[in-house]
Amino acid sequence: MEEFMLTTLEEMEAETAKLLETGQKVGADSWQQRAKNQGSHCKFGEEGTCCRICTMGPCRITPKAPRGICGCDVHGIVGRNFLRFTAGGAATHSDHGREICHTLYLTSEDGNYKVKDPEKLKKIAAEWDIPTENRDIYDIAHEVAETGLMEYGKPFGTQRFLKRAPEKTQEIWKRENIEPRAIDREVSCAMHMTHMGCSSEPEALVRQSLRCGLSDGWGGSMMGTEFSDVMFGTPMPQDTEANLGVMEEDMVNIIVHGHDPSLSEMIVEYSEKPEMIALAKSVGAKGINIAGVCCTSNEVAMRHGIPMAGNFLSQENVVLTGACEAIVVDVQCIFPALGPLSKCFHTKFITTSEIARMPDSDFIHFNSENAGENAEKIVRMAVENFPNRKKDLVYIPKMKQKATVGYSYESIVKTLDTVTNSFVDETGSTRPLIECINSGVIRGAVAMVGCNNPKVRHDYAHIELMKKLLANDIVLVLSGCSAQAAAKAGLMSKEAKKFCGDGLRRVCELADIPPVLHMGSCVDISRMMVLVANMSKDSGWDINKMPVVGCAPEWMSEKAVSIGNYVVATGLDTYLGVYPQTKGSSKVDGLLQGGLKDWVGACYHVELDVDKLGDSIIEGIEAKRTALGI
Ligand code: MSK
Repeated sequence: MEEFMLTTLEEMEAETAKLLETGQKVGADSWQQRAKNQGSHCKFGEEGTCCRICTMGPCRITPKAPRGICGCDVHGIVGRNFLRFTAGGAATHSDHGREICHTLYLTSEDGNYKVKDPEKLKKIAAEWDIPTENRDIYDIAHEVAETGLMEYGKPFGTQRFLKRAPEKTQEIWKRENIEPRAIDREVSCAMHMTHMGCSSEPEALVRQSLRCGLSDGWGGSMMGTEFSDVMFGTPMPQDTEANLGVMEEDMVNIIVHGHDPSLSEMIVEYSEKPEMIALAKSVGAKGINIAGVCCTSNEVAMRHGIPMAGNFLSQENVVLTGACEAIVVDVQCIFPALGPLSKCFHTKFITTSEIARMPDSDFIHFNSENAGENAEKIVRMAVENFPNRKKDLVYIPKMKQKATVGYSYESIVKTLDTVTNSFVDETGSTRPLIECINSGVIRGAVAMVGCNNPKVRHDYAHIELMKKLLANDIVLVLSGCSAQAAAKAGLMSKEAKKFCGDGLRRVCELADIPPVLHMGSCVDISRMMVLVANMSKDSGWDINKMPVVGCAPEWMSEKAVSIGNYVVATGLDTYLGVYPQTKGSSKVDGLLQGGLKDWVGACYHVELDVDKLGDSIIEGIEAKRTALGI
């Protein structure tokens, strides 16, 4: 048998170079070129010291001008910018969650969307004191959805899902006055606090940043994840493939990209209809191939094994293959560059959401009511575009790797129950995992998440860190574009256990799992919150004392800051490989990278050198083990 090898970054970069050559032939632009065109970044922007909140400015802070015209100092300006950044991310994730609530509200026995996991729905209903006995499942779904929608604007109280956290964590949130109230209120409050003439005290601004982040992680994102599972199924392990080689030369290739599974689920369903496959054959294709990019890819890979073509910085590559009939997008992380790029090829760039309108696209408005009809229209459009391919421009790199994905909280618990016989638990608990950590077979866990960023060599930080942590017996749970980085390289293959230390390799063998576990998209970091909350309850260890940390080595978006804030506020130290725009204020930076420990028992750690970042994660985990006496 051939020895298992990872796909190297050099191999991926060589293939990208070939695709960029095709791009040059047709006059296409690329993110690589645009990053060069930008030159070095504005120092004021990068350090967060430019204030554009009113029209007396923009004011920029320098040694000669230490205050803006209103008198705000650098700490107030950096803090306000940081809070606005967080609010952007929290609003975005939570609005995704809101769309999912609306879709759940419109589920019906004979409609476009149905309840696929009634047990999960009933469990949530019970948590929220919604009666379930002798009720139609769709009545329950509608009441749960409506109650969820109220979480966005309720006038009193805090988020319902906070009760899932251990009591100690809830006490910390109460003590620190960061318990999130209605989701929209936290975002509005952030915008109000940062208006000209409101807050300029760094502590108050950072505190609201945590609260706003928590409204995302334990509010909007958690509802997005849970209700998606209710409608589309709770992910369970399944096999798939990853990297550009999943595109098929003799098939119609439809790429789904964005975040909301309501669109991609329907595209997958309609692409499998016999009449659509017949149509594809009638235009000379062997069939229809769906592949994903970014978090939409994570959603459909986790539930259907749909292959993953790439992550955030691969999105232009799928069009550059010349073999993409349609790239269908919904919201978030979509390059506006896809419009002009698709015009250089035969590719249809199809936008579907009023929230993400882009020039040079075909707009087909997609919503819960017209989902079936429009999914059919989109699939048909892609199929009919197949004969327009310019054959001389087609080049699909051969690289692809096997991956096993679908590790929701429920599937992790179920799978790890098989590891230690003495800890098999019928009800499913995290005790087998805790036992592995307690005994030192596994030293700890890292939740690695987040994007790509041209400031970091594409996927380098993700992959190098993963290899280093696995070799040190640290298990990885992944989501977002970090997950696709791993899958493209081969680290989600079960054979990747050969890169682990002896302890973790043994666990992977016994449980038959890959050493990095795919937990889903960026809203699914809420699954990780449920995992650590239950580990804390099952072990008696406080979350902020467990040898578990967060890491976002190539992050770029506002959503990532909102995530970072709720992960830290939940008690997990979080390691960043890209500096947040806070360097200009020693007070804000000092709070984020140290002071927060006094509030929530965790903080950020920033290190741009990937090797040193790995060392500091390992040191952090070992220090926590020592403190626990394990
Ligand atoms: S898609 S937010 S680039 S993880 Fe969720 Fe990837 Fe980051 Fe977007």
